[in-house]
Amino acid sequence: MGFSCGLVGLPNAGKSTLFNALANASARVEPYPFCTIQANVGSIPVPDERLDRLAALFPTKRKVPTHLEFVDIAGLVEKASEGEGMGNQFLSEIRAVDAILHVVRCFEDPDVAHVTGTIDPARDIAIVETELLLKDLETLSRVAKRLHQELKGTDRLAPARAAAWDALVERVAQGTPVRSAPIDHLIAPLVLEASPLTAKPCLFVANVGDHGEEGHLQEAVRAAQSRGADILAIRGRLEAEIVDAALAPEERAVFLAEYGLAETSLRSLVQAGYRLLHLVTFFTVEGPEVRAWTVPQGTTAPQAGGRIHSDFTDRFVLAEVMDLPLLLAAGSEKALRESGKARRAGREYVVQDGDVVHFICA
Ligand SMILES: Nc1nc2c(ncn2[C@@H]2O[C@H](COP(=O)(O)OP(=O)(O)O)[C@@H](O)[C@H]2O)c(=O)[nH]1
Ligand SMILES: [Mg+2]
Repeated sequence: MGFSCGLVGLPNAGKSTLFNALANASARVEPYPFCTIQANVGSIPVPDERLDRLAALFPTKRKVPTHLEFVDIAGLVEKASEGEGMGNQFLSEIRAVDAILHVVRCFEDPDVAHVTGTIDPARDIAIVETELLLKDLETLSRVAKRLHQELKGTDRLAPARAAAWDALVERVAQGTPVRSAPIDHLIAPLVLEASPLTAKPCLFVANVGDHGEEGHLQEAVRAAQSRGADILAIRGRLEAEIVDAALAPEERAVFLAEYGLAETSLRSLVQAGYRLLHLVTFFTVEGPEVRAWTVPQGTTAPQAGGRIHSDFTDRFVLAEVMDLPLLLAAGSEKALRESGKARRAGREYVVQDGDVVHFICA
């Protein structure tokens, strides 16, 4: 199972165009092709030279890169949280992904209708965000009810927990995404369990069209920045056309140069997305495989284990953690252990980018 990114945005923002361009581009030019899992779900491997170097220590083992999964999530419209359009269906699709790529229309094209009539990236972003926030408010309020009932019980922490939760609900009601709200440690596990949509890492993708509509792009950039989020500009249809035309490399270069581009942005979307979503890679050497895995920054060792086997989280006892450069320098796991540089990490340990982890479970 890869790390999944949901393409979210208003109709005609360019989600499917981007999805198809990613799928086709990779099928044509990448050594590891994009693999379509369902009509709207595809998976793409993330090349990582650290994995190559680690795998070189284990010549008999198979090297398995980490994958990013892309999900083209259709149907988000204004009032969707109240059941408008495809209503709640898309919300459950968003709930299932690990991160959100919020596609924003910045291209002008009289032939492509806009749901609200005009190109206005800041407004469009607000519409989508409001739907997600409203849904979260519903989810969080349900938990609030439960926490208030617990006040009648004997748990001494119940009042503090309910108060912290109420403060979070208040923030969300005022329009703060959960990822930007301060989370009291008392409620952190409950937030994780509730899995609010606006807690997921989010990267904005500005679809700027063939001529790089500057004004709209600047507006989208400001809207993203005001939310403390990153934004990446792509030219959706141009990318799709380049892919569809299946140009020879030199023809492609000429074509790109005409638009002032050095390379297509699809490859960089995967790489930049990885960085901007604040994802980290950890590695495992288990059974016949040397493998890379993707988790968000801040993931604890038991949660990271849960990506490998869902029951690893509960059965987690401890992790043995090796620093990749140290392991490479030592030349083998045995040598690193003998030098005393393999660490033991408990439930609270936060997995770091580049860790090589052995999970020890009950
Ligand atoms: N002019 C122009 N049209 C685009 C661009 N990206 C997508 N489109 C067109 O916009 C329409 C909607 O795109 P689509 O990807 O289906 O949007 P979705 O509803 O978000 O999936 C299609 O007709 C696309 O060809 C672009 O960069 N420039
Ligand atoms: Mg679509």
